Amino acid sequence: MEISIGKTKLKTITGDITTQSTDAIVNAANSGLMGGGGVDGAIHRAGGTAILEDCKKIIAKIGRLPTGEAVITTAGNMPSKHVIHTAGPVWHGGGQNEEKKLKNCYAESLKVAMDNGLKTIAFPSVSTGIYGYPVNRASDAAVEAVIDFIKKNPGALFEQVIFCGFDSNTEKEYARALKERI
Ligand code: AR6
Repeated sequence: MEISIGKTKLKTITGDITTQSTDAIVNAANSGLMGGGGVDGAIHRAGGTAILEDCKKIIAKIGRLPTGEAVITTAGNMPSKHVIHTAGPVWHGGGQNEEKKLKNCYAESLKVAMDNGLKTIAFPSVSTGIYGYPVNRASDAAVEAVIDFIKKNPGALFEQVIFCGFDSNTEKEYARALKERI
């Protein structure tokens, strides 16, 4: 489904984020930025070694990427231009500020995109795989954080923000979360 918030289209899709031709795709990474499983593994495989080279330079500079923050690298061989890496929270039942940390992942990723003049960006469902965050709650947090950021940053000029589920249930939850906020 697709809705508009001002000049920005918010769209839900089901598919492999590594095939998206956006200015940036977001990676559900970890604080070490050295790759891993899930979407992180898929992005490093599809993009090639140039991504890891950029990640190593970033880690040499900042030590580690704190949960909820985001950094940008090349997308290597993928059709997108950049990868924005964010480290999502591990789900511990909801009592450890997981929602705030997850929303920060979206806000910080969009801030990096805005600071780099990017107009189209695709997000995977950060934290809902290996990190165990429930898909319905994560979809609410994702949609809320993105809408909030767009409303607070009219200078961002985003044309399209894509919520990319890897399975149809995740897309269904994104669509529900969006409909509840129209
Ligand atoms: N395209 C889109 N979504 C995908 C893809 C893909 N190619 N592959 C998986 N997903 P996860 P996390 C979905 O586990 O929970 C890594 O080892 C997946 O179905 O990738 O944030 C990192 O290095 C799920 O909906 O990330 C970290 O250590 C979503 O992406 C840790 O896992 C996120 O699942 C991060 O765990």
